[in-house]
Amino acid sequence: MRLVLALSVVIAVASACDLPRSGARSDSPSVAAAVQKPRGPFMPNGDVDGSGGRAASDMLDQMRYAPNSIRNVRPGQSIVLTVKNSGSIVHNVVAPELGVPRAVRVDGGKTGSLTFTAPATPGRYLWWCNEPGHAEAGMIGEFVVTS
Ligand SMILES: [Cu+2]
Repeated sequence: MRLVLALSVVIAVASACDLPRSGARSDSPSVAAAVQKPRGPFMPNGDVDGSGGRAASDMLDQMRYAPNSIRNVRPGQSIVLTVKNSGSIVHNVVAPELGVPRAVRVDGGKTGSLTFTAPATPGRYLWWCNEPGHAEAGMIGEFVVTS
């Protein structure tokens, strides 16, 4: 009896969570973007100083951005990130929390650039590749905002 009650509670909670989430997704893109996170591990492989407003990173077919940590960014600062796709498959960058809600695609051998606007709140913000399986394999970068 106890187990049955516990299961009923779990099912009720799961259903309650599903409804508002799907509603937010279709009605309010900004809410959906705020809760969007990469589905993989962040694995640091090198730093780049972003305090001058520019940074560069390579996109690799090994599912990495290198380097993948942009540091010393000031709150509200804008940073132009140049991404060179050194691989042969398509990669991209998406960063909902940094004002880049839609993926910026870069074909193999090409170079792209995008402008991030640092949030006003110091912290660590992630950007990633949303090609299927890439972020899951670790194609994730961070943007560290310090006051
Ligand atoms: Cu990728």
